[in-house]
Amino acid sequence: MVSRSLVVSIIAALAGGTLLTAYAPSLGLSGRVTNGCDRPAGYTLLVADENGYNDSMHHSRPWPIIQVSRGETVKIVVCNLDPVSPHGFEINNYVNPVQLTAGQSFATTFVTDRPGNYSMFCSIFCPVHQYMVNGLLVVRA
Ligand SMILES: [Cu+2]
Repeated sequence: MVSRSLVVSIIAALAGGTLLTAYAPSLGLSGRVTNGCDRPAGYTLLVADENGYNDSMHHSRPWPIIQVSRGETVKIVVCNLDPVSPHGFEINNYVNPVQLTAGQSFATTFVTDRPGNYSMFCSIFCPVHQYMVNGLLVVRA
């Protein structure tokens, strides 16, 4: 009896893992890194440079803030316009960590399936890191 329920648990875990993997791309957990900074129509632009994200060094926190409704498609392009330093990007639950060298950009699209406040931040240590860990994605119910 014990071993049977253990087997069922393992199968359920495997099935869950498979579903998550299959579903991940539509959640926007990945994106595209390219050289240069190009903002396609409809994309929210986040500029990473020596002033943080969208000049976050000179804003009160949280900054930047992106507000959407549940079920909306979010399109973000992050441009690292810092002439020297790499910067990272990540949004809890929605975007996996990515690293951009100077001059690179990252475009991602995802659907906001879960309401809540999600931290948006630089995923690597950089010279202005303290100003790049206070971004917020607000998904209204
Ligand atoms: Cu950083």
